[in-house]
Amino acid sequence: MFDGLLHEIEKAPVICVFRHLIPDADALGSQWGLVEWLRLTYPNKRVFALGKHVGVKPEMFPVPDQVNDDVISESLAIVLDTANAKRVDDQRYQLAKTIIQIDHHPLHETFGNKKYIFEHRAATCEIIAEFLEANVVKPLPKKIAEYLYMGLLTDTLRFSTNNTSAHTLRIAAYLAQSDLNFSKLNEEMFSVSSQEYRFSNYLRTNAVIEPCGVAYSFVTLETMEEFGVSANDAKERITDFGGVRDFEAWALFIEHNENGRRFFNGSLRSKQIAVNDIAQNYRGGGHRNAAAVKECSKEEALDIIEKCCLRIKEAKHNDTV
Ligand SMILES: [Mn+2]
Repeated sequence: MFDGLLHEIEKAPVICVFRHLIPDADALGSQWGLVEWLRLTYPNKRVFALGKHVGVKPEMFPVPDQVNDDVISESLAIVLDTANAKRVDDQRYQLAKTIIQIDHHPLHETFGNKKYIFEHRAATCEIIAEFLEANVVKPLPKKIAEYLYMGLLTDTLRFSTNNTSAHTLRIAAYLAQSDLNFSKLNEEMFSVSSQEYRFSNYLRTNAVIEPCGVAYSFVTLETMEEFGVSANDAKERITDFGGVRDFEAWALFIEHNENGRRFFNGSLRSKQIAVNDIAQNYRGGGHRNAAAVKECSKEEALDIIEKCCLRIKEAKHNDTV
């Protein structure tokens, strides 16, 4: 399944590893897991990690490298966990001699010379670990195993998502051979700051709960300032509405200000009903049960809630929820 990948790596004197904008732990974990392994295995190659040091929990990972255009243009670029070209963090990936995509997202855009896309894998970290398992004396060095495990843990929400498979758990077992401290890793990936804790309380207290089973909240710029949370951190708290038996769908609308124009970007989640086709009518899209909308007015956001309600009622009528 990794035909030709090791060959491309072995013949490249310079390798630049990219991932998506506003990286999550799967993007950063796969990037740093691969970069550290390449550096260790090929000390004579020059290996770089690119992208901005931002996103979700960047402090858990090393600071990315500063690389000039000449270096990229003589390199092999490996782009991880990124479904479309526009989302690659550092568009200079296009300068590279050869571009390889490695990912697990569905509906993929081709922007590389070669791609290794496995939609049924739960995380890009799962794919990288699988590749290393086939090429490495086991077990992996602890640091590398930790990076990969972090991505696996967060993309599967601690091995609880539908795409968690026997293979995912087998790969986790492979990584576990490197003496991982599970409680410490879980604590690091999932514990929140006291600010975020207070913000979560605010969200739960102020959520609107529609009788149809949709819960939602608007977060204004003023609220984020009051609680000292960024729009990116605020967005992550959509998970606060999960795990409630009576909620069929939930949404979080975060306010943005672009050149004086204020609007809401929203995250939609559901248990059963499809929300991605609704999202498509509001400059968004995504997976069936997890989608996003962009640049909505408050009225549009409320329309979205109403459409979700209608759909839940239809589904209940047809006995599918
Ligand atoms: Mn991922």
